[in-house]
Formats: sequence, C-alpha cells, structure tokens
Amino acid sequence: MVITMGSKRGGSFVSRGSEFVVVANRLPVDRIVGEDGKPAWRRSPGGLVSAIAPVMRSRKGTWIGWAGAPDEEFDPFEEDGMSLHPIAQSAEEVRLYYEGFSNATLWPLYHDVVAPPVYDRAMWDAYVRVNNRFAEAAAEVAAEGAMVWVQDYQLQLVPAMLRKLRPDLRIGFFLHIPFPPLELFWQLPWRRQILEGLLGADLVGFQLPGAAANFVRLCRRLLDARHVKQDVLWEGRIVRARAFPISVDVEELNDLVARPDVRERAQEIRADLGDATVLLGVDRLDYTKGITQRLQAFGELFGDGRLSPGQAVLVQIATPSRERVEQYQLLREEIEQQVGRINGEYGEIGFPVVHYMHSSYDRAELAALYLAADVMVVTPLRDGMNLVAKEYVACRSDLRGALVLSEFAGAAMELRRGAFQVNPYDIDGLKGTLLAALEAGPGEQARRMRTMRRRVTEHDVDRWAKTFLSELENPARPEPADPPPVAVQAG
Ligand code: GDG
Repeated sequence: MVITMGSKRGGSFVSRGSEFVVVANRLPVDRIVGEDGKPAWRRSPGGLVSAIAPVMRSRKGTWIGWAGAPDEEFDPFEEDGMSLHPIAQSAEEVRLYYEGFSNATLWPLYHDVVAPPVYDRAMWDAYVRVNNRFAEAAAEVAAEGAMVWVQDYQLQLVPAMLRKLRPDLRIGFFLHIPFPPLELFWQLPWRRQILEGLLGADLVGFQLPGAAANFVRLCRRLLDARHVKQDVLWEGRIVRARAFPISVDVEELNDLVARPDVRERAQEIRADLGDATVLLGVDRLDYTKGITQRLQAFGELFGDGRLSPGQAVLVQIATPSRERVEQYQLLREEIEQQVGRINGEYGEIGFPVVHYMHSSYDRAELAALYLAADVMVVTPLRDGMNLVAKEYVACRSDLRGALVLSEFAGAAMELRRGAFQVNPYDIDGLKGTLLAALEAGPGEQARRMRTMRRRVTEHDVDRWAKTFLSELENPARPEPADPPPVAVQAG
C-alpha cells in the first residue's frame, strides 16, 4: 500500500485527542519512491502492525515513531484509519541513541552479554533526549484518560516521562527482548533511571514470566520497592509486571501459503536444491541468533562423514541489520568466512552445501522457503521470543517438517514439546539434534507439528494484543498477598 506524504508542516493532520496511542521507535511505514517517482510511504510488513491496526482504527489511534530517515522532518499524516506522527532524529542522535545506547549498550546487556556492552555517557545523554521527545509527542496527542502503549527497549524512559507530563493517562509498556537477571542489569551505570522509567507504566509486559520476575526482584533490591507477587507498589500506585508471549499473524501466513504462486515457488526452490534434505535458517544478521554455532555444527557433520555433500543443504537467509554498528560488521565477516570455508571444503561445482543470502525477501518468498524446508533451524544464544520459529509452524498445515529450537529462545516455553530442543553452545549436542531432526519420519514430524500448531494457532498475535490491552484497560484484581501462615498450636 502506497501513501502520499503529508504536504505542509503546521500540523494539518495532527490528531489532538487520540484515545489510543502507540509509541514505538519506528513508524509502521517505510519511506519509498512511488511509481510516479515521488516519495511515498508503504506500510511495513509485520505482526505488530497488523495486530494493532484494528485497535487503531476503532479507537482513533495515533502511532508515534521515527520515519527511518535521519535529519528529516515530516508532517503527521493519515493512513488507513491511523494517524501517524513522525518524530525527527538527527544523524548524531541516530548514532548515539539508536546505534549507540539502544543497540551497543542495552541490546547486548539484555541478551546475556553475549557481546560486551558499551557504556558511554554521551550515548546515555542522547537516549534521555530522544526518549523525552517521544514522551512530549505522546503527551501532546493523547486525549484525556487515553491509553498509551510504549514499545520496547529503545523507549524505556518514556513511561515515567509521560506520566509526569500527563498523570491522567493509562500507560502500558511491552519489552520485546529478554529482561536480564539482576546480576547482569547491575552493571548498567544508569540502572536506577531505567527501572524508574519503566515504573512510570501501569502495566509492564514481558515475553516470559522469568523476565517479569527479574524486573520485580530488581525493583525490590535496587529501589527498595515493596511488592505483592508481581505487583510493585511505587509512588502510591500499583505497577503490574506480567508476561504476554508475542506471536505471529496466523491468518496472514495461512493466506500466503494457500496462494498457488507461493506453492509453485516452494517447489521451484526444492527443485533447484536437488535431492538434498533442506535445512533453513532465517535471521537478522545478529550475534544473538547463533548463526556461527549453527554453521559450525553443520560443517562438522560433513567433516565427520555423518553427512555427505548432496545429502543435505543449509539455506541461510541473513537479513542485513544495524550495519553501522561495529560488532555487526565483524560478525558478517566471520560468517562469510565460515560459509566460504565450509563450501570450499565440502561443496562441489554447482552444489554448495551452504546457500548463504545476505538480503531481505518479501513475505511471499519467506513463506515459500518455510514450505520448502525439511528442517527449520533456530539456534539463538538468547532471544526474547523468536517469531521465525512460530512462522514456520504456522505455515506447515501439511504437518511436515521439523523445528530445531534453542532452549534460549522465548518460543521454547510454548513449543517445547514439539520442537527438537537444543543448547546452541553445545556443538556436539547441536550436531546430534540436527541429525535427529533430519531423520524424523513423517509420523514423528506430524505428531510434533500438530502439538506446536495447536499452541500457535490458538495464541496468535491478535490474541496477544487483545490480552495486553484488556489487562491495561481493565486490570484484573491485584494479586492477593499470600495468607499469613496458620499458627500451629503447641502441645
Ligand atoms: C525482536 C526480538 C521477538 C526476517 N527476515 C526477513 C523478514 N524477517 C522477519 C521474520 C520475523 C521477523 O523478521 C524477525 O523476528 P524475530 O522474532 O525472529 O527476531 P527480532 O527481529 O530479533 O525481533 C524477538 C520479536 O522482536 C517480536 O517481539 O520475537 O525475540 O528479538 O517476522 O519473518 N521479513 C521479511 N523479509 C526478510 O528478509 N519480509
């Protein structure tokens, strides 16, 4: 869908009085050049947008976010019943707030420090400044008593900043990535400010109950906050910490895999890969995703003679990501060398054992790949949820295929029984699990896939959004305190 850009500044489209406001680092649209050669907007694909869009339409919603273009300012504009409110960021702010504090400090810290976090005061200052800008915009557009839903680690200070400006609002926050245990979070020089920022919300949502528990424990230890189970008492309010495991747009994926062109494309991919069993990895090129461990295990299986060229191929899609952050550049070099080594050693002319693609594809091509894959390999070292695992399951209504899934992906909590679970740090274990998944017969595949599909189809992204918003709007009663222990009478 292509949308024409708003024409003049001055807020002709600014919606003052939205009953529902989403605040996210990015707007749900990308800036493109339209067919007429003029700049335009195209709605970005993704479950979050489709889950939230109906609520936005029914409640006069506004989405506040960055348009993705540094140093450029855009007017607010309307699309499909949603008001979009762009927030400007200078190139320097993108470097310090987005690439810096968000992705070189918080991202590695929250993912078990699998890479060393950078602690830099200028980055922190930019994080505060940009969070403030988002909070001010939300305060400006929200109607009296409106619901505001703040998304993710880039905006953890917004809840408290916004509450200060607009105490009348109901504020929810959802963290898409893991929330670390106290022992790691403690490293952060600005740990108190981040916690206090989150405590500005009425409801703080996490992917897993363990993350909510980490948060509550930190509030108690760092801020001396009282709590009753997962309800933290803070500045005379109750802040609820709860788990809401995110999911995928099952309907969208069902429609995609029913399309004849997508099914044909899946067959074409299979035919191109010969008779080999097809393993598939789809990840942003990120050091949390365990791509190097996956490649190592796969390569060693050929070295050991447990797999032979022609018997299995790995298709690895590595979507470009955060390309200006140094650790991502180093990772790309490492992965590309590894792929070169494996193919150099075990590939044959016209038949590499690893097909590595460093590019993005449209949703239809991804669905065709999911249909073509015998084994989906998802091996993150730490992941909030991992939607790729759930997308694969949602696409396999034929009950074929096997999912190899890291124990460190949030998705493992729900897909535990159907997936081939693995510790990606254990390369021998990973090799054994890859083989077990490759060897699973149709009966075993169907049994496992059925279990996983039941979970994913019943808990889709629509249910996720509705559950969060209804908890924010009509909080269930506070968690009752445990009854006092019954006194045991002596004698
Ligand atoms: C964060 C958390 C959490 C990938 N390549 C292409 C493409 N994708 C899509 C996938 C999937 C999404 O991107 C990736 O989602 P993940 O969940 O796997 O990972 P993150 O990007 O790290 O997401 C994560 C998530 O937030 C949601 O809360 O699950 O734990 O880290 O949907 O299909 N999409 C298209 N082309 C590609 O080449 N169109």
